[in-house]
Amino acid sequence: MINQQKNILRLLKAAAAFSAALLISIAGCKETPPVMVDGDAHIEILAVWNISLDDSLPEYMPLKNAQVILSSEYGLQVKQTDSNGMLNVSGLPSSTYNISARMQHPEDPNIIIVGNIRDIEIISGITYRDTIYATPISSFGISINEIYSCGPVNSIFFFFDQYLELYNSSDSVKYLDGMIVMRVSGNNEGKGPGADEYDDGRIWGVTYIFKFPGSPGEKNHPFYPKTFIVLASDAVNHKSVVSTSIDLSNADWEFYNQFSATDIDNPNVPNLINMRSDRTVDFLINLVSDVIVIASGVDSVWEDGIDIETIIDGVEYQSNTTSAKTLDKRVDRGFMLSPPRYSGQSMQRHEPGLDTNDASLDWEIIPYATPGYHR
Ligand SMILES: [Ca+2]
Ligand SMILES: [Ca+2]
Ligand SMILES: [Ca+2]
Ligand SMILES: [Ca+2]
Repeated sequence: MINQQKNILRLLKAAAAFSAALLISIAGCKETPPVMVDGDAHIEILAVWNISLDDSLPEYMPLKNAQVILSSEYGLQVKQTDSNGMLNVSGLPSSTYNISARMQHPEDPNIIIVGNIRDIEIISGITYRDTIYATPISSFGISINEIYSCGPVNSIFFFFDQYLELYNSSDSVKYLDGMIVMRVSGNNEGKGPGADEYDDGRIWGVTYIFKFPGSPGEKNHPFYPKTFIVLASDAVNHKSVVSTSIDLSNADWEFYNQFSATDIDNPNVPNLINMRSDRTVDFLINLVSDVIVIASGVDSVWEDGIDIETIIDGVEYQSNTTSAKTLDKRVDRGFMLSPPRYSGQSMQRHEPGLDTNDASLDWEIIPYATPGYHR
């Protein structure tokens, strides 16, 4: 019986080889040019993560059916590993690739497992084999999804239509009560904005800190699964000032500085209010380089740094690749490049909620702002 099965298997293999050979010979006869010159690289990637609590005795499990993102100069491809944690892709053009894998922890929905390999030279005609070693990171299920900071196309230095967009990537309702949103651009005399200045697990450099109403743990302000919320600096129709700008009068939330004499308060849009009485201007961020952090609000005492364990998400953006990375790497390991001032362009994650904690891989520039939706 076993022999018979082996024979059948051999026959099937022979048939497969024959049809492959036939296809090659047919292809050889045709005059059709190749679809993509230089596009026949193959990759075999195994994605694993260490389930052992003892680092000296690792025990690796495959990342089954994990989302894998391949990014190169040719754009982005989203793939999936199989049930053995393997990814096989053929027909790739030669380029330098970054590859990241991500999956939800099989038991704990608040943990995602992410890993990546970067700057890989993939060459047509050659099979590239590698392993991604992923690590579990805590995930609150909420991430910063878009940062629109540079202002619309205009010649009067208008940038007051800034907004942040958040996304709930989890399957459950989250609550915004007591959450804080920060601009981190101080600590320049020390290790820089968002660095753990005293190596005690807290980031330094908070210059603006605004909060949602209520306290962490309360459940008055739901954030529904797979939805976006827009936090506008001012929830008004900015087109009335600059025609190339955007209408934010329907934003979900608005930054309102109660210590300012001039800040706008749209009565139909609820407010995040300012927690620093020494700051009397609106929540505005640098057009091309800044650090934005959201946290649970369990630690809202910014004067002695914000506890990294309470940070939900943090992102750094810079105007050139040689800028120093200052945000602590436990919050995010990279930074993204920002679009030019007054270009009307925006920064968003490649996919809603795609957060491997490396902004240089996770983010892209898009040609226009997309408040409340994903391009
Ligand atoms: Ca405002
Ligand atoms: Ca308001
Ligand atoms: Ca993150
Ligand atoms: Ca958007």
